[in-house]
Amino acid sequence: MFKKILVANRGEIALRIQRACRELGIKAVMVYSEADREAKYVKLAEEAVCIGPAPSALSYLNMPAIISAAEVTDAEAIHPGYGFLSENADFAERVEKSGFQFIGPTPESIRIMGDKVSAKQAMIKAGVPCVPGSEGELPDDPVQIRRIAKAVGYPVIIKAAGGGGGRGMRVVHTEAALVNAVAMTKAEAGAAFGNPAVYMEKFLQNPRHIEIQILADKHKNAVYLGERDCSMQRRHQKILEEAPAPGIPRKLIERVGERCVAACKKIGYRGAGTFEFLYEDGEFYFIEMNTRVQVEHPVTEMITGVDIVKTQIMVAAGERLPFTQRQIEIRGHAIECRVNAEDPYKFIPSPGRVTMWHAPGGPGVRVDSHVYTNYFVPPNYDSMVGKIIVHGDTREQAMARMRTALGETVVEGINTNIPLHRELMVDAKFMAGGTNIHYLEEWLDQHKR
Ligand code: MV4
Repeated sequence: MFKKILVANRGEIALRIQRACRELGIKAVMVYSEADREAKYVKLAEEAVCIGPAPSALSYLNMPAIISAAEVTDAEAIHPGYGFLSENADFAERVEKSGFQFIGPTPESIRIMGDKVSAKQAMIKAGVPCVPGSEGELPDDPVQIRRIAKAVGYPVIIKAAGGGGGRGMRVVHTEAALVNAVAMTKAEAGAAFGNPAVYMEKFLQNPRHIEIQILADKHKNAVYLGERDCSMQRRHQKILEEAPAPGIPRKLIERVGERCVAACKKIGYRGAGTFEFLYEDGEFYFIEMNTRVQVEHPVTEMITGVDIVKTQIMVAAGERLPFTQRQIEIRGHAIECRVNAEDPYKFIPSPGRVTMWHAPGGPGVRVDSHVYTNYFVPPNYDSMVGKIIVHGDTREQAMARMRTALGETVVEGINTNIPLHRELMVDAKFMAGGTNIHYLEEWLDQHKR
């Protein structure tokens, strides 16, 4: 096992990784920008290195600064967290070339999944169900493009191979709009991602966003840890997640989960991974794979009892997964509310001094946050300041616990989206379960104030 790990991230996930290290008896070296000097996990750390000024490009995205920090502190491995460099294959490669273990999959795996065309091709080959569409990259010939769209059936969606997470996509409803839409998406993709390749899919009108979590080791073992429902989102930002996904037959999840595991074994995947699916009319359609730890991993941890971050570290060190698929049991229901420093209905960021922070507690309540009373939320990074996670025997109990937890939470000095979460937890459609990816935006339209 490693003796020392460098944590190349900030905020709640930096603290989460530090906690996993402590539990494993590993020293955690924290890196921080000048804006994060006062962060709790920096104060708590046995070692911390300033890697640059506030802007991410000069600190958390600064590869040489991060690798130098690992060198001067004698760390053996680097955990990238989420966002920043976590899915940057070149970073993973530079980390390994410098003699450190990257806590995540191989650079090759990251590269394959970063290119959405090669990711989809790998999944089709491995037997994971995908959205019907073009076989790989779209050709330039307008005649062929029209022929493919006709076969797929309108509406179609044009997606950039280098995109993902909602960037570089265009929906096309008619043949008349097709060729121009492809040209526009290609031009934007070339400028934004340095890769003009695009592909086509059937556009699903009202899907849910369901993802399956997997863990794999370096010895060809892999397991799936059930699914999460991440449909509650606005502009591709998830605001709450839950597990299991309400109303989806267990048998179906098991079938798809087994396909994900088979795919991992086939491509030699290792570490934690998330298979993103659209779910519509009882069918799963793979769209993308994330090769990092996710913000919403706690809901899976709560229903399985598996510590995903700890397991990431163990498998990176070469250990075998400490459980088999048969030992993974889904118990109860978990919900996570992301607490963002923003206006709850206008979504304008609200950084600044937190004059009062009181976290909720009680049975089945977990809070992952680096915030404390008098902490200053810097304006330089994303607005998430913490996560409230609850677990209950049933979805009803989990919702009741979340209402109680949200009722106890006090945050003063900045605006947060807690009022929005309080409203959603008593919303009849949310309470019924199974709302789709458009629900929150429609709800916000109807609740304009
Ligand atoms: C789609 C889709 C409908 N049909 N693909 C958006 C994020 C990226 N990961 C994929 N996205 C979508 N792909 C097909 N064939 C609708 C979306 C989509 C979406 C997906 C998941 C969560 C929220 C979303 C919001 C808008 C559109």
